[in-house]
Amino acid sequence: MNGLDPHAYVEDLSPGTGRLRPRAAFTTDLPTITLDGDWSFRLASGLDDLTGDFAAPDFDDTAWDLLAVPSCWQMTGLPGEPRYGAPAYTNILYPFPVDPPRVPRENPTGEYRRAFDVPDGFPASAAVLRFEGVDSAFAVWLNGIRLGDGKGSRLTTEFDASAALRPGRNVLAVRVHQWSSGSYLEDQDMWWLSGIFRSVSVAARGVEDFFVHTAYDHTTRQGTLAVDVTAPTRVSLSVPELGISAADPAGPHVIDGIEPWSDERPRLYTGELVSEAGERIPLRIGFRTVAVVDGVLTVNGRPISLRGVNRHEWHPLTGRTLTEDTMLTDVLLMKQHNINAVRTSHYPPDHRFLDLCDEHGLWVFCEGDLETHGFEPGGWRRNPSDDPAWREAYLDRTARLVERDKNHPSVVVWSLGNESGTGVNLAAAAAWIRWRDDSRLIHYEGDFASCAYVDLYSRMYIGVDELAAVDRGQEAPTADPADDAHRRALPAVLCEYGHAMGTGPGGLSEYQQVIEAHPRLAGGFIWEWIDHGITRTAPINGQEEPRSYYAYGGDFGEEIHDGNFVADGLLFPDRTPSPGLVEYKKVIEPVRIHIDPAAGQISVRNLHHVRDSGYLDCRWTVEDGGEPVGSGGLSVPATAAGATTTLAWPAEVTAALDAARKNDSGDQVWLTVTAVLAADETWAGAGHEIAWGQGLVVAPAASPAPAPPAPAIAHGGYVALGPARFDARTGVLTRLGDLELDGPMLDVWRAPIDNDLLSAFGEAQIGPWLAAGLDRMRHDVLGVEPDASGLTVTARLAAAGSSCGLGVVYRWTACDTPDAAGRTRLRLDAVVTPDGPWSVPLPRLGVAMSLPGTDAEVEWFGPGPGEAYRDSRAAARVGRHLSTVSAMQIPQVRPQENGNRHQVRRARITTPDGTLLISGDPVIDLTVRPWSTEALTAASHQHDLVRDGTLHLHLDHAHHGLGSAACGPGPTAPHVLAAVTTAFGVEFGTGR
Ligand code: IPT
Repeated sequence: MNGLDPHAYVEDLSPGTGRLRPRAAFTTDLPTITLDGDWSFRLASGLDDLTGDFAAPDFDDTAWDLLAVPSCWQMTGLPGEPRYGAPAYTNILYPFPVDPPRVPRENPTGEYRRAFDVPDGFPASAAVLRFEGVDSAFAVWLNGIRLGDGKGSRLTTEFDASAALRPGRNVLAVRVHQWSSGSYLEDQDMWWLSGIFRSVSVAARGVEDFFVHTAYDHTTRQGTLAVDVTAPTRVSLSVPELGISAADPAGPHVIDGIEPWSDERPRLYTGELVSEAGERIPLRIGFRTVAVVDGVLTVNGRPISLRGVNRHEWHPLTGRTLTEDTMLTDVLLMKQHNINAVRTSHYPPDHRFLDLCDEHGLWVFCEGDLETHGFEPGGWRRNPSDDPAWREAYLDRTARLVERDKNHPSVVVWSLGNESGTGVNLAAAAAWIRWRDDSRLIHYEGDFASCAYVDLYSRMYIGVDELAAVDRGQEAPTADPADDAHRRALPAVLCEYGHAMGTGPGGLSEYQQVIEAHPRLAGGFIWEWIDHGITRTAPINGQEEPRSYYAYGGDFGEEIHDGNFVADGLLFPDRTPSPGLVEYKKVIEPVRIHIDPAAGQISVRNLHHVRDSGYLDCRWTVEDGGEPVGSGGLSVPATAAGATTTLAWPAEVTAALDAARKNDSGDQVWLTVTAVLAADETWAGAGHEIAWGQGLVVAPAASPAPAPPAPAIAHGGYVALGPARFDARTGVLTRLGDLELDGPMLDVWRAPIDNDLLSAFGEAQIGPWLAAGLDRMRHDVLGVEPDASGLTVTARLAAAGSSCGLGVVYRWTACDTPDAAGRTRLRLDAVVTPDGPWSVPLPRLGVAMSLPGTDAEVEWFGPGPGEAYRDSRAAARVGRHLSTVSAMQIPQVRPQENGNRHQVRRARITTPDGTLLISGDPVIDLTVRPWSTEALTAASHQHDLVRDGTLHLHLDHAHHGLGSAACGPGPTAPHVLAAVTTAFGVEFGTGR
């Protein structure tokens, strides 16, 4: 440290000065003064623009602004114009030159001041000043006395305030620098935001620290409790429920008949530490033992399977400052969606989040505030992880992580950090954790080759084939067979997979099948929980009216940025579940219901860690063509974790099926069994659905072609065929009954999804697609030939300059006489034949058409109610669904192809002009939107999408899968849509 430079701490490698040693976050009945609220604030442009005497108690700050603490200063002013600087997003790159530990002198610095009163009776002579999160470096003065400085943005820093604090009025001054040497360690993939973004308080000093050690022996059902206390006076422990009242908290206390803590039964025993001075500290104690047994991750003697998510702290208006309500919303949403694990990517969260995980039950991988990803583009040259000069900074962060969060039973794994290469400082951090807390496992993905200092073999974004190879111990070997042997004996986890950016992710079922089939695979964490979109309301495109939208990288004029890569969550920014989350919930359901129509059986397979299925109520429903024709309760014996119960379905089900058969509606009959919460849980009410299964129990014969066939008759400009009229020149359907239509014509383009546009590990799909001209295909009509039994239109779809094309024959038939239901039928049989060497998959293969309207009611029978695609369709259940075109649009932060209803049997689209009926043969994918694919392709934010007065319909034989290529593998082979000769049929009608 340069003694002459008062700001040397900004760039030096020291993690801070004047700080107290780290300790657990806990509550006590000693008084605390919260310093949250409005502070005086001034944003200096850099170190040359600081206010000289700002720390002086009598400094006049009346002209300064007021800023809320906690908050991120760049978020102030939003959703309008940011008032102080602006949020900036980069994924990997540092937004400043990489020259560690130096940062630009142009270093936005927030000067914060606040006066507060210390009430009579507050023990000012023994007090700490606590900052729970300040981004990124700061220095603190209390009543003009410099207490010290700190770094480590998402970690608690405490200073001894005893000498400076006084009864009555006090003045606190804090200088916060946006950039510091610490910024090199905080290159997480997220918005760069600064300020005092978590709470500040002054707390009376009593018990210094304690460490609750617990263990559970599943063979004896004994729990062990030992609390190591650091305190100036003697402290006793009481846990009345367990009959513990001990002068010596350290015991160890061995208790019989313990109910262990788990995600499914988060049993917490209430206790208390009481100091001789009278201080009381409430405890919530969970007993559990984490162990690796034969390469399997176990807790309390049983394997666990992580069905997890990576969670960043995010709110679209306040950034990384979250209320406890928002934290609770996250936990409840996770539990309600069958999620049982969370990795706190890539920093320790607000400690209250962990309290909620303890209480409601989530396995936590608690991660250090560490990422140095921006060194990777430079080949990891000068990476702090392997530079001994940074050792203290690494050990400091690690100790502050472990010390703060060590008393949470939900935390089962410490994670060193993310994407920081490898090196001696990571090894040292792991060694320190082993010394301090050997009751948990250590995770760090970056060490995946040798796994020298970790307990889990962790990978990110590998495909299902590689995952299966990992289980067999057949993943690519390293140069060192000893490393390979060591690694292959560890449990394997996917610390990130299923990149949830935009429409998707696809393929989750495939991953889950592999995970469930292999005990050594301990499961994984989807990347990631929530889109980090920022709410902005601003006038758009010269319009007067401000419109609201979610901003992403580049929207604040950043010099370098990574666009919408920041919006890759299972929740939209407002915490509405995306179709991806709905899919994940189904894919990871903890009980699987299987219906075997041939055997007349239902089986319930319990995939829980410990919980039997007795907490669920099952119900059955029989639906004929989507109409319920019978339902009732289903009594399933409580099935133990790991077991399966198979039962013959009840006589009432058989009776309902017999009645449906007799009724002979000609429709499909489905049996659905659901499992819902029988009673309220802390995280959802009775009736909340956990799992479901469906079986097709009566399948009707295919419907015959329209008969007798109507002739197609040419009249001047048009051709008439039954209820339909076609343009005689283009062969396009222009009218059906009273409905004005336009189309259908072969279409292969989709508004590229993020997984088409990006690729973290190879060539993005969009390149070959654009090279093949798939975005500019022209439909050239070659013939329109009416005959006595229908109309044949031939055409070729091809792009300028390309010798490849798709030949298409549309064969139209109709029946003049309405059917028994009064419906007239018009049928299209399309045959598509590729011409030329097609080497690229097609985005979609189907027909597009349109009809006038801005919105419509859409009813369909088939899978729903939500969006589904071929590799993301587990959550869609067959039934009759009702929606509107507006409601079927999925509000992706960056607009892209969305909203497909997969394998629809029949649909009814009702506008003020009438009703268009559509039936697949037997099924067709249906997408309807109030804007064109071209407009959707061109849009960059939701507000760019404007209704054009036309409803655009896509009836697709198939789509290319979604995959997860934006960061991970593309669609697996079965979900690649190859250009091959394809025939499909669809019927149209009008009327009810
Ligand atoms: C991986 C990062 O660990 C994570 O923070 C996030 O950036 C994610 O990717 C993508 O959204 S790193 C990836 C380039 C392998």
